[in-house]
Amino acid sequence: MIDLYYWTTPNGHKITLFLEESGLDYQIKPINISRGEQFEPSFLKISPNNRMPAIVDANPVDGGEPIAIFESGAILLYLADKTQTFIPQDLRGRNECLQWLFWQMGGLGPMAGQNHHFVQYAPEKLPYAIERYVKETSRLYGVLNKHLSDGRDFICGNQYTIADMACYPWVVPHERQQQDMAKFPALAKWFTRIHDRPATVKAYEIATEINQNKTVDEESKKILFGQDASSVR
Ligand SMILES: N[C@@H](CCC(=O)N[C@@H](CS)C(=O)NCC(=O)O)C(=O)O
Repeated sequence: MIDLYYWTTPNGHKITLFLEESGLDYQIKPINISRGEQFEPSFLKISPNNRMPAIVDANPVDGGEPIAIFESGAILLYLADKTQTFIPQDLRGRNECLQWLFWQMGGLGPMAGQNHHFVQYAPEKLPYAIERYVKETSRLYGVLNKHLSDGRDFICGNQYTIADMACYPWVVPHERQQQDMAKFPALAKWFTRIHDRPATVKAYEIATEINQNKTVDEESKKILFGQDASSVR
């Protein structure tokens, strides 16, 4: 059994996408980040960065003690290696998959995250910051669109992998990110292909069951956007 420490955000969806595809046994432990549950000492032992997602796998393949993992990219890789699914098993395919996984973790995720922050949540509308992150999001969409333009169905060719699962939830909010999907035709087709998978539908249904209230209120903003080193002492 895998315990998934989860809230209904793009980084959380990455892991429900995998778990729903794989059929692994799991249970969700909601961590309501808008109410500060990510600072509970018991959660920080699992995820010292006070961020979800995180998992605890009670049955690791080495047969040892339960293992705790934080960082969504590390979790996807762990689950793919555990099940030997959703990651190519040959050297070149695996490396292509890891490059795009790391591209998402270091590029698309953080840049689209800042886009969300300055476009939607910042108390002041700062044109320089908005333009910087909307343009960088557009550049990254362009990179992925170009990669997908050679007729491949998924990032690693015809196999649906953890690279797709990492990227997809960050393209779901394309409208809020001020991106026009009509400008990215190969990306738009890839998006629909993943959107229509039964496991994707289920993952997003689970999100709606767990959290009907998607609004970020003033209390949440204080918790999420006021952190500094004193928050983690
Ligand atoms: N690099 C981390 C980022 C995780 C992350 O930023 N999670 C956010 C929600 S998407 C979170 O838990 N925020 C809680 C907070 O800001 O205190 C990962 O990919 O797992």
